[in-house]
Amino acid sequence: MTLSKEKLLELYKKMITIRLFEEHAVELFANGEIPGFVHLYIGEEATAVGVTAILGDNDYIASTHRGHGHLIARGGDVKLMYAELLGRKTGYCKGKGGSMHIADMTLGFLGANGIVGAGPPLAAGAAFANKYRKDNGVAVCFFGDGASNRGTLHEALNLASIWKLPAVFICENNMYGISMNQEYHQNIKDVADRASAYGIPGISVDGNDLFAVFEAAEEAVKRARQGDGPTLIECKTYRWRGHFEGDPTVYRSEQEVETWKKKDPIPRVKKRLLDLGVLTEQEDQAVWDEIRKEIQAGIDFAKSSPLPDESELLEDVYCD
Ligand SMILES: Cc1ncc(C[n+]2csc(CCOP(=O)(O)OP(=O)(O)O)c2C)c(N)n1
Ligand SMILES: [Mg+2]
Repeated sequence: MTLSKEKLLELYKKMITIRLFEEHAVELFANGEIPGFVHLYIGEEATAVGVTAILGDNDYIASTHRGHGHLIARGGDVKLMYAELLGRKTGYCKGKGGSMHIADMTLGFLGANGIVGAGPPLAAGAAFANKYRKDNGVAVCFFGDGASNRGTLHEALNLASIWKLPAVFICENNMYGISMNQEYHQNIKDVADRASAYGIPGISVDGNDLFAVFEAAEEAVKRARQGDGPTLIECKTYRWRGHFEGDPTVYRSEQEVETWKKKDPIPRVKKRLLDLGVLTEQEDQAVWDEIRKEIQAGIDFAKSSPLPDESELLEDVYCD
């Protein structure tokens, strides 16, 4: 394990930030303050944080419709994120994109994406750019189990493989594509098995175990930077909320949800920190309190920001 104690604490804080950001998004949505759809990442925090922990400045991320966790893990600004969710002028896309269009090029964050499976070709392109520029960067692509059936993923895996692109493909297998359980939508248990069709390594890990995710990502990123090509990592995880806020979630049992809640990734990291002596129970409370304040400040910022003016509607649609 190459993670220092300080880094471990930083990762723990990021996981808590994602959890609290999303829990507050639940409330904001229920209060009718978020126009459009939101897909929440609660329960999957270890995957985004474990993967991004190994990334550096020249690296890219292609995200999904469930992208808040990816951006927070990458260092996104929760103020700008809330402002975007609430459709405010101060948001990441000036309030005109919403949850599924948040991008931050200063962080190499190529964007959330409302098109399932749109990320893999973007990541392959970004990885090609890294290779062409010889800047030692890698491109990471998050995608779901549902997206793993799209041709876009398979084309991207093939190209990345034959051109040995510095890319890492992260399948967030949360067992469902909307209401459809994985066993109905594909005839395999491990999405990682698909890697063999492209002659690249494929590995399945417990996506709720920060350390397992980190170790797999560390290895894959090392391989990519060395010029050995892409890796497919499948992180087995679960979303606690419905597919989107408002989903009546009739396709799974309460018992299933409860079973997965017992595998909450956050207390697992806390336990490691306590065991290592990096954190005490008291300090843990302080960490949660500090992040709650940060989240509240983000919401206050968003709520006090103006909506975009009608006259700005057609601005920023195209760029020169
Ligand atoms: C090309 C395309 N097809 C269908 C949809 C509708 N859709 C939105 S999310 C989703 C399921 C995605 O499942 P998965 O990839 O497993 O991601 P998860 O929501 O589980 O994170 C579908 C089919 C879409 N947005 N884009
Ligand atoms: Mg899924």
